[in-house]
Amino acid sequence: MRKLTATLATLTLAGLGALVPAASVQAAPTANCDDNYEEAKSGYMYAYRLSYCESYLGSSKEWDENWGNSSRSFQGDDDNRATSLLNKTGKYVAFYRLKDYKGGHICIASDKKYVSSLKSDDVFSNGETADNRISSHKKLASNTCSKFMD
Ligand SMILES: [Ca+2]
Ligand SMILES: [Ca+2]
Repeated sequence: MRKLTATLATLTLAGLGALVPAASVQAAPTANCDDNYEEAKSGYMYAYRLSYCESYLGSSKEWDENWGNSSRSFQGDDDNRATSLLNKTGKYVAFYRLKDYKGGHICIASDKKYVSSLKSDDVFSNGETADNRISSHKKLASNTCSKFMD
């Protein structure tokens, strides 16, 4: 009996030993926007529901005047959902609090690859925080912005 117990203990330890490295290999890397940027199509802006470019909402080459209607890149409950953004347009992109480019704007600069999380200091020009409040956007021909995402 003692011998059997010892054998079981040995087996259990061996089993644990085999599991530990496997668990380490499977540990997910911390989410970030770098891989999203690499895979993004040149000329496009991407928006995501969550931080670190997780949970894709949509992508756009030019504009969408209403993120809550049923046309263009952003539709339905995409409105007021964006929390991270990626900019591979090579241009400035302006985002607005309300549809039809109204209610205050905040821009992502042409040389900024992404904003991994809209925070309390990312505020529209009307004073409202941008997180979960973007309702329209357009790519700009030049920098006509007064507010920028950090
Ligand atoms: Ca969100
Ligand atoms: Ca739309």
